[in-house]
Parts: sequence; structure tokens; C-alpha cells
Amino acid sequence: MKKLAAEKGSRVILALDYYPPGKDPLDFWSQLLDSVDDLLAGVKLGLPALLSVGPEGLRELVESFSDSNYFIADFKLADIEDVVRTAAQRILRLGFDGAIVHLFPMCYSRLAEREAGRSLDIFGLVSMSCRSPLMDLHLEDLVDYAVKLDLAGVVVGATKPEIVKRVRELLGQRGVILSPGVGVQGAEPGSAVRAGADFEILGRSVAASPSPRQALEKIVKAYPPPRW
Ligand code: BMP
Repeated sequence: MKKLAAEKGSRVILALDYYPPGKDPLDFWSQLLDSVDDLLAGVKLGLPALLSVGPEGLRELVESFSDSNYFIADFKLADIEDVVRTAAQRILRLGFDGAIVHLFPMCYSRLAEREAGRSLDIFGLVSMSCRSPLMDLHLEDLVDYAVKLDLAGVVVGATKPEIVKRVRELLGQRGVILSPGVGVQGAEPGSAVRAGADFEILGRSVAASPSPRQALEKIVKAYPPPRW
């Protein structure tokens, strides 16, 4: 992921959840990716995309843009290990490079999935961008667990830079930090990277903008270039 991002000089992962009412989602997201492809390190597709275009639509998007983008399936998996691994295998077959998994079940011994010479990177969600009284009570345990499982990285909300900083301290260089919550949810572009994240995830501030390319060009100026 870092290699591709360094080649493209980008720290942005675009979340495709939004499409304008009345438009065909697959057409809209394909055109959007065509127009901003060179500015992205990766693309995140979650349940809204799956429920809008179905698994074959996801496969089509991934296949069309996978040469130049790292694709993350964000179904926030949280289940018994066997079910999570079965889902991860299907995600791998759709062509994705990585998948996001909730770590709070803490009942996994191994999550890595390999098939036909390809492996799926797993990112563990340790702190969300929204606030809740329960969130972050077990932050250190979840980060330790991500390290124990040897995950590719973790997800930490950009709206809490102090938590991003703490997770970087706990994690050291043992995984990447993906940080959503930039733009519409309030965090400034670049703020999570300055706190220690590697990538920022942006959705509506780009996809719902009347001029997505212009919006993204403005946003990417906030990032220091990747130096991996
Ligand atoms: P937006 O930039 O439109 O707010 O989108 C943020 C994206 O990041 C959404 O796809 C959402 O599912 C995801 N996300 C988040 O906002 N906060 C989290 O804590 C974890 C997420 O995956």
C-alpha cells in the first residue's frame, strides 16, 4: 500500500458511499475515480456501495481501477473467527487488497487470508471518529491485540488527534494508521497525518462536492508527501 502511495505521492483514501440521488452509482463512482485517480492512494468501499451495486458491481470497480489504486473493503466485520475468515476469503475473491475488521470481539487467533498467491491485508478498527462513552476505554488492549495478530494496520478516527497520537506511540512502526473523519465530520485535512496517521480517508467532502477534482486538489495540498 505504502509503495503505491509513495509512487503516486498521495495519502488520500477515497470512501465511496455517496452518490447523487437519481444517478447510477456504478457510473457515478467510475467517472469519479477516472477524474481523480492520480490523486489517490486508495479507495474504500463499504456496505452502502455493496448494497447499491452488489458484489459484481464492486468487482467491476475494483478490476477497472486496481492497477493504480489499493482497494479496501470496509464491511467492519465483527463475528466469530470462522465467519470473519469466510467473509475475508470472499472479499479477497472480489479483488480487494485489504479489509476492515472490528477488533472488539477479541476472539480471533489469526485473520490473514491467502488464496491463489494473493493475501488480504487486515486493518483493525480500534477507535471510531464518532464519540461514545464506551469508546477508547480499552484502546491499549485493542492496539496490543492488533500487534499480536500482526495486522497490516489499524483505523483511528481523525476527529480525535490525541488518540491518533497515542495509537502511533503504542503501535510504533508496526502497522499503518488509516484515519477517517476528515472534512464533513470536522477534522482538518492533514491533521491526522500530523498526529501520526499514514493515510486519511475522505468521503463526502470529495464525492458530494460539485467539483470533486477541484475539492481534492485543494485538500491534498495539506499533506506532507509520503516518505516511505
Ligand atoms: P465522510 O468523509 O463522508 O465522513 O466518510 C467517512 C468514511 O469513513 C465513511 O466511509 C465511514 O464509514 C468511514 N469511517 C468513519 O467515518 N469513522 C470511523 O470511525 C470509521 C470509518 O470507517
